[in-house]
Amino acid sequence: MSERKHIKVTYSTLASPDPLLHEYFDESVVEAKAGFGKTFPMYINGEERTASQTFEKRSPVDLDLVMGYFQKGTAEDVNDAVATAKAAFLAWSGRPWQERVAIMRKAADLISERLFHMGAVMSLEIGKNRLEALGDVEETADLIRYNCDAIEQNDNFSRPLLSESDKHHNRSVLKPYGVWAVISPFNFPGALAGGPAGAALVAGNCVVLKPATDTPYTAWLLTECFRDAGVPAGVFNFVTGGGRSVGQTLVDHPDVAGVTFTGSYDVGMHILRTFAQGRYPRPVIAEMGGKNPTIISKKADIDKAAMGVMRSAFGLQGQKCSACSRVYVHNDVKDEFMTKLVDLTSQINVGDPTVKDNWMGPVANMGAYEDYKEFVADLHANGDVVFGGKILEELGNGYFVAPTIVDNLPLDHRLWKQEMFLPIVTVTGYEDMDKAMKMANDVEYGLTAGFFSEDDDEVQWWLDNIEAGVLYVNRSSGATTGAWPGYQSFGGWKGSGSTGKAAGSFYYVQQYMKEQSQTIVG
Ligand code: UN1
Repeated sequence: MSERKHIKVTYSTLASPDPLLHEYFDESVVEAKAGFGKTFPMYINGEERTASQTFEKRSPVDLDLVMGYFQKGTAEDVNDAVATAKAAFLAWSGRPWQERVAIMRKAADLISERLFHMGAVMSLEIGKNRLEALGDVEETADLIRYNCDAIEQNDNFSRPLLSESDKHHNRSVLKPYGVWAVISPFNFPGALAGGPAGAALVAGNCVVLKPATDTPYTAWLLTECFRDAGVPAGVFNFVTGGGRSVGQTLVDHPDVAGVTFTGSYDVGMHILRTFAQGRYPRPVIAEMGGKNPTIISKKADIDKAAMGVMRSAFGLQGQKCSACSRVYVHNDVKDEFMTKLVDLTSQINVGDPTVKDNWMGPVANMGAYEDYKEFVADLHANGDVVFGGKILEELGNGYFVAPTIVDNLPLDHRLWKQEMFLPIVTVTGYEDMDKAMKMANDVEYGLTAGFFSEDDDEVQWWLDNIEAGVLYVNRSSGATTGAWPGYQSFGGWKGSGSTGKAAGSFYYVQQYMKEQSQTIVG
């Protein structure tokens, strides 16, 4: 491998990337493929651990491509991981916070150094296009850095309180909880595993990470970064296997003090309920999907709106919890908007996402592929599919489907409310903006939302009334997607999130700590 220049990637620099980025990525895909087919371990107490059975990870881009074999962990592996994390907690939490920050910054730098390899693997592992895959890797590093900065800037959240007299010395401090479980999803296998794990670790907790079964490879690469950065044995542990076995054992474990889960509403609510059965309350940071609306006013710039919706509806094949899946557009501009949206969508190349010109890859797995077929059959029967609505078998042995735009779906149809997590967007016209707002808010979710209008009063009205945690106005690079740590806070309201606090912002890392008041008299 030649010496590579460091290229800083963010979602907003992806529009016009450094040309070297493409060269490096192409090389990295070849190198990554040459290493496929190995067996990967779990990582418990600083040691590699194998189970009696493994599972195969095939690429959704090409089902003949076996990327690796991963361990089918058991309850015993989870119990060992939790026990070792518990044993390591005293020493890790007792170290000066500056040492934890230094180790985690080193981990972030290793992730950035390994950007291209991790991005190439992720692209094949989950079907992310090259720019989105590189963005996800760099976002992982930036989330860790952001939380290191937060600890440093706040002196690890040790603050004086009011004192009754000269003799009173009163402080508020934050302390870590203990063993923290991170259960991460397939769609951001770097950022949504490394971000929460990094926050938990820098706050002084010990972590057991269980990634989605679709994305063990990226999570293993992340584990190597933590290990190589000097995170001590037992402080970070990595277990693989099914959600019902390994995931459930982790959630049920009485020594797990807190959990971060990102995934579906149903599983998130299940974890919240399970956790509530424990001996005392324990924190659950759950990020649980969305059904994100975009409202387009008759005073909108329709070019911006069409571009923003296209990017957010179909980026990563609609499998972002931030994806735009519903559009409410004023009747006066609906035809113009639809024409432009269809035109932009028809220019999307679907195919192997490691290839530069392909913007959409396959959907993640067989389940998503089958869901797509079921949903589009329903949409063909009940609405007007104005673009897409079919699987793309001709593209090869992967889960390729067409981006799909649906008009005239009756407003009481279930797919206006149910998260599909696929490249499908439903559009309807409206006459009255208040009614559009009402429809936009009438779902269980409240993660992200978009608005297009050139009128300041309308913008303020929308900001005042929309029920979601992440808002974007007139954003053509993504109507509802593309938050970056430090630039946008990212967290959901209602059924989208459990804490009311977001990632990548002022209130995140503190959630991994509990407050203690210390009054010393004398
Ligand atoms: C998710 O889809 O689970 O704002 C998170 C975005 C990404 C995060 C999405 N940074 O689109």
